[in-house]
Amino acid sequence: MPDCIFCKIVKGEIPSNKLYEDEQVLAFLDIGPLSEGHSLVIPKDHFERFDQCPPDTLAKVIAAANKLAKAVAAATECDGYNVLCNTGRAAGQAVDHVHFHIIPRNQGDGLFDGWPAG
Ligand code: DGP
Repeated sequence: MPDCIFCKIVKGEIPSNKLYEDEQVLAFLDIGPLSEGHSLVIPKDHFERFDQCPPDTLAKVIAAANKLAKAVAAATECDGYNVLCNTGRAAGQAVDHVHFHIIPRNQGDGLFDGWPAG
């Protein structure tokens, strides 16, 4: 998708701090981190929304997110983390290429005060 920021990152047209890459999945640091280690995991192929991404592709993305979450949690020594997939403008999706946030959390950080609990 020519105008998609994340497709440009996949193609190397925009620089990113890559954390993980395989044939179908890419993970990199978020440009506007909510906390140290805030990362994004995406399919390399372009799908706008979570519900448009085929289950076999999603399975690969989630498997990578699973590994990456452990590594990010270990590297940042966080107390916990959120794995989030915003879908649709109403839910906060700004980039229309499906992605999972891994957001390291620490007790009392107040990042999402009110929702979810913490
Ligand atoms: P969302 O609101 O769920 O669509 O989150 C999009 C995220 O993408 C947001 O946290 C910032 C991040 N982001 C946007 N543009 C870039 C970019 O060019 N590079 C990187 N690394 N992250 C980006």
